[in-house]
Amino acid sequence: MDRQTNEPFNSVCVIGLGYVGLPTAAVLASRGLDVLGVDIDERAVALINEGKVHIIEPDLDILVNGAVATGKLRASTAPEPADAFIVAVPTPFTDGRVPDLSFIEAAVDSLAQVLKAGDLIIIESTSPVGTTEMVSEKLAAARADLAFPHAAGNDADIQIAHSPERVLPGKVLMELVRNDRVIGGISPRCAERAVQLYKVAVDGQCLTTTARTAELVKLSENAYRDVNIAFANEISLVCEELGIDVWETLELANHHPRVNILNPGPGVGGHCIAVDPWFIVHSAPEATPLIRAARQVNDGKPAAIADRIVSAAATYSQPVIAFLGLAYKANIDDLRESPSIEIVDRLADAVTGGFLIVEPHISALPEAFAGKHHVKLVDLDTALESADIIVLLTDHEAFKNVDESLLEGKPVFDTRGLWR
Ligand code: SAJ
Repeated sequence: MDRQTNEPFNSVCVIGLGYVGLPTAAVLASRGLDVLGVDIDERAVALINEGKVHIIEPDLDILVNGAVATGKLRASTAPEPADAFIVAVPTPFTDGRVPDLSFIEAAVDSLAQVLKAGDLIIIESTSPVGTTEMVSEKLAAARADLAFPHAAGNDADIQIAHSPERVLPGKVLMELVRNDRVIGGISPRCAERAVQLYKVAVDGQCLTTTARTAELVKLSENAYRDVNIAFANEISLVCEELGIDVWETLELANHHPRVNILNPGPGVGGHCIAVDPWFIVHSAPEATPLIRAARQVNDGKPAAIADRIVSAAATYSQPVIAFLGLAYKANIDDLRESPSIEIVDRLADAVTGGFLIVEPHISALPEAFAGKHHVKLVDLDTALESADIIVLLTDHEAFKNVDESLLEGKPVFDTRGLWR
């Protein structure tokens, strides 16, 4: 193949078939590319090859089913040669809040041997600044026969770019196509080639920059949201202390033309906003007191809510507490970093009695509650009828129109303001 090809992309290998990788693979396949999705989870691979999905995301099942039926989407546990590779694996942090790049490194190792001149690699995983260059250096060490962009710039055989995913769980398919994309190349040529690939599926603008800038753009977006949620959470703590209704306060404040305070809640969950700001703090610890403080405010919210419930529970000998919602936010099944789990966990150690969990999007309780026999997964009506105390943790649609008579006379902790 011509080393500086501008040929259209025919085949793409997407490594990591989670909340970002699988929708991306399915959308590219629906636009006619031959897509191989790769994941280490054999169960997910088998399900996808049957045209099914292992995650809940609106309309994803239909798209995957169609793409598999037409033969455009396949799944496997190992990469195969392709014109482009998209890496969409998790980037968690280790105990000391140090970014854990082991999934990216493993993905890059797995594709090194199938690379050929002319290929494009895109890192979509949220990454600390410098990760995309690290990938280029790592691949250069594995493939001395190819020239990589950190050393060869625009003359490289392989193009490497960072284009952070920005999709909102629950709206992934719509946002994948409509959102603007930031595309950071290690060289300008890398960015140009990545734009060519995204244009196959993206209607939003493709904005090009350097890989390092694109990395910080993504981290800044999530840190921005975290800081703003922390502000709302801090005001909610102030309201609690002063005996003022937080929802009324925020609603009135938001009538100001230049004020738009977000919603307080039980804490910030998910695999992104609770994690990514720490990547900035890790890169520049002295420069980031605000980002760090916001993380601490949001991380402290589950304990603050648990303390209030402990006080209410103290007036009962064996209280039955209903917890509505384990998912980290509304209308999804994702339990990662969910503040609900931390709250239930804290109470399970502090309060004796029965714990009734209602989570319409799961069929079994997570591992975190294994062996805790007083914690049960039940339906909404059972929980509301049997509970002494009711705690709403996730604002799922299914909880909106509850029978209010079932709440009467009971302490109700509506952490999302759903029933105000
Ligand atoms: N939350 C509040 N109050 C609010 C908004 C959110 O307490 O007013 C809580 C939610 O309940 C949840 C957490 O914050 O526990 C995060 O939810 P979210 O909807 O703000 O964001 P995520 O984590 O689902 O997705 C974010 C998005 N980033 C931004 O909006 C800047 C998404 O666009 C990113 O693609 C995603 O992170 C990611 O993968 O990085």
